[in-house]
Amino acid sequence: MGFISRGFRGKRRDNVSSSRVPPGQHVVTDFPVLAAGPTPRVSLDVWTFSVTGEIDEPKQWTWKEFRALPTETLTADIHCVTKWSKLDTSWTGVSVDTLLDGVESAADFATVFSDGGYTTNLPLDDLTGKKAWVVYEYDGQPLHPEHGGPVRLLVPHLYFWKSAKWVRGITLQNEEQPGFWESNGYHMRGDPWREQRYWGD
Ligand SMILES: Nc1nc2c(c(=O)[nH]1)N[C@H]1C(S)=C(S)[C@@H](COP(=O)(O)O)O[C@H]1N2
Ligand SMILES: [Mo]
Repeated sequence: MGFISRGFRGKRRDNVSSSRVPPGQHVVTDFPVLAAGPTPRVSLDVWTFSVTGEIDEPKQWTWKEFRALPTETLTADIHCVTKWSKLDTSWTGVSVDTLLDGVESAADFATVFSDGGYTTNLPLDDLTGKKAWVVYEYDGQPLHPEHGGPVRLLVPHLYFWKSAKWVRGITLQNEEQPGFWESNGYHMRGDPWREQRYWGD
């Protein structure tokens, strides 16, 4: 009896995890650090977050104003195009829906920009509808600089290169414009469940 139930639990655990891991990915328990350049440092005294571009009235928050916005804590699985996935990561931050609340814009696309010059592009639909956050805590602690602190974008349903570290704002655009990795061969959308890794996938 004990043997049978042990086997049954083992099998169930495998099924649960494979249904959560996209094709070609493997689960890691550490938290790899990936960046195209050095970790930028910005003083919170001069830090701002902006929404600009195709928008009637551009928005900007200081650090103090940003931290006064309503926050959410969420748990999500993340998937890097270099094939690691990390399950049940916990984050706290501001929903992009909150940042775009009341914004009048006909734009369908966005480019997210960061300190250090990194950019990534997303359809606005991938940033809205409870799918994206600008986060400042990981696992209950302030986000470490190497993971994007003071704040990073978190878009867990797309490959992790879309989750720009050290993010400083969102530019709304009428036309899709490739960001840093998207100009260098990465897919314009990056859905891990469709294995949209590179151009042509
Ligand atoms: N500003 C910035 N954001 C970035 C990157 C970068 O090079 N610069 N790399 C991206 C890539 S390719 C990945 S996989 C994740 C890695 O995040 P991590 O270092 O917290 O694991 O950040 C993404 N965001
Ligand atoms: Mo990545």
